[in-house]
Amino acid sequence: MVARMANLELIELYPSPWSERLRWALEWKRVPYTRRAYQPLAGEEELRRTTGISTVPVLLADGEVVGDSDAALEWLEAHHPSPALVPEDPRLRAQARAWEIAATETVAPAGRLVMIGRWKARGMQPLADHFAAKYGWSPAEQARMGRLLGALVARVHAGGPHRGEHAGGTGRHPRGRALRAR
Ligand SMILES: N[C@@H](CCC(=O)N[C@@H](CS)C(=O)NCC(=O)O)C(=O)O
Repeated sequence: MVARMANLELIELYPSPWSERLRWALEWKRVPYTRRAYQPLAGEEELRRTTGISTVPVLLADGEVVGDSDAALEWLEAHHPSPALVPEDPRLRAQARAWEIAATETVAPAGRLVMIGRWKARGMQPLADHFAAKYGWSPAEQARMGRLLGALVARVHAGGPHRGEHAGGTGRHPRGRALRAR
């Protein structure tokens, strides 16, 4: 007997990387779903009341709340294991999960704090102040996160593969050299 596929609905904020990771996963697995746009500020009260979650994405399966992006990805992997999103080997799986946590819980929130500062500078109100309060923005935090992301990006560039190395070229990469020289 073929199990019936749950009807999936994704409540999402289009430009958000947390929503995007879930869309990527659903599309990678070719799982059909419908999308519902969430409106920050105006939609938050209703989202919290109906799902118990105050951020998006939220995945609903037959109307039941599956969770935020972490819980939703786990649910997706369990219910639609092929093609796999994460390696089968438990050690590699743990490594993939560690990178995932670093990206979703450290890098992306750091980027958001920098973004909130830019919104404030451009007077994008009331959203900027709402997000600032919700996500713990301050000028000092923005500066700290900006430095952290700058250092991270510089090291990723410096430590990454340089143009030509894989294709048997010279291995010289002007940007990589410039970053290493700092
Ligand atoms: N841990 C959550 C984090 C999601 C999250 O931070 N979503 C933000 C994206 S900017 C959001 O919903 N912002 C809109 C709001 O706070 O109203 C997840 O993995 O889904």
